Amino acid sequence: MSTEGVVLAERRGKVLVVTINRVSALNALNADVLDGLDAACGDAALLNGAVAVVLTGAGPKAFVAGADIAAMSTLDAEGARAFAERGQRVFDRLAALPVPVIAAVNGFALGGGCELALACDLVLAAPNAVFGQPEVKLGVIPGFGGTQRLVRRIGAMKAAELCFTGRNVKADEAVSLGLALRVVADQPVLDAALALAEQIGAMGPVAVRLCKQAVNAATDADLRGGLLLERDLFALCFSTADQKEGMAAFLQKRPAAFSGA
Ligand code: CO8
Repeated sequence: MSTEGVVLAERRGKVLVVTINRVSALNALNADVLDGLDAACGDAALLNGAVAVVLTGAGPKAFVAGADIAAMSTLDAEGARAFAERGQRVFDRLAALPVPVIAAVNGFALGGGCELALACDLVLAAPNAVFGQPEVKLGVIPGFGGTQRLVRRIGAMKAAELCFTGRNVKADEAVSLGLALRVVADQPVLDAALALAEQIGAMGPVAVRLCKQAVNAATDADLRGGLLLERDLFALCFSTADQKEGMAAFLQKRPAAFSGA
């Protein structure tokens, strides 16, 4: 467990909570933060038996206010390519984790912060959440996957408008655009994310993993390829103990006790 540094990672029961902890810079993504995120995603001991990952930002103001502008300001084109490549690799790794990743967005999620939320499967927004791709205001474009994942998540025209104007989007509008699942007003957004993680954790673990694989493939594959994958993963479920237990429990009118096998 890392409880110090710019990225904190700790298990809370069966949920891995990862917190970006660079409050003085509103959790902006520099090389150390990317390294910390990468390490958390690759920590087999932390992930072992986890049913979900919850990602959030430390402090009251920000999830992540973007890539670190001070660090980027002196880059040349080659350095910018390397930085974008590094960020994309880390975000890809996060997106490809076998369990659902839930973003608990507690404030600004701008630029690289919005892109980080886009790399998560589910996004919950606190009432003070603010999303946006303000890169054009800095004379650059999104570089950590924003142009690609935003289009896939909210559609090309809405993504284009956000990227072209760089305007900020508050929590309610983020939900109506499809950038966030819902606004959490009755409790801290982290608590709601943990509750959602636990709800998912009560389901058949193999089935949840395969669902994630199939849903993610839908954004990459053409429909025919996606349907073929879904068919094969559906069939694969029938070689698991979870499928037998889940269906037997339904028929016997009792809760399922999944083993994850
Ligand atoms: N990078 C570095 N430092 C930051 C960042 C950032 N993205 N955001 C905030 N900070 C720092 C501020 O400089 C300030 O530091 P200090 O106290 O030392 O002056 C501290 O955090 C607090 O910020 P503010 O005083 O500005 O707080 P406000 O509440 O007044 O404003 C805002 C909050 C509106 C979020 C404001 O800080 C802001 O506009 N931040 C920048 C947002 C932004 O433009 N983000 C996008 C950056 S570009 C990007 O993410 C590209 C990703 C792809 C990279 C590809 C690689 C090549």
